[in-house]
Amino acid sequence: MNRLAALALACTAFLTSAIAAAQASPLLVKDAWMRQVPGADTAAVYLVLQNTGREPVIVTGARSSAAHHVMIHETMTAAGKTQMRHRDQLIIPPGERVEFKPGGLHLMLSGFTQQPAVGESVPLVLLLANGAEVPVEARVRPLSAQ
Ligand SMILES: [Cu+2]
Repeated sequence: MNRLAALALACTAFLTSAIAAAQASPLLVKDAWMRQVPGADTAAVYLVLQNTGREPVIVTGARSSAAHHVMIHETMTAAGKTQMRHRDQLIIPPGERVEFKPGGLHLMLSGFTQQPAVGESVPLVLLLANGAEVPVEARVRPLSAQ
């Protein structure tokens, strides 16, 4: 086999396994969007996660090629004070749906490698405890978006 054919075969094998991994994930991601804060180096991503499987899904974090850091945050209001708390994991029971929304859970992006523009999509990858990675495209919306 020549080198090119071997390379093509290796690529095909890789693609096939990547597709199999994506299909095997019971985690459904919907309505991912990011609120653009002009001039800021941080932004929150909101989305809906649904566990369609029979086992709990544990999200341990996320990464993005568009930002240096991504963390799971939760905004909480207690005794009239609002603060953000870091969550090191999020467990989604079988059949359950978790909504990341303004005033609650969000993925906090910081250290943009380039400023996201309204209308663009920011690529993210959700990291699961079982080693699976779930790709997400978050639509960039203006600051006024709810
Ligand atoms: Cu935050």
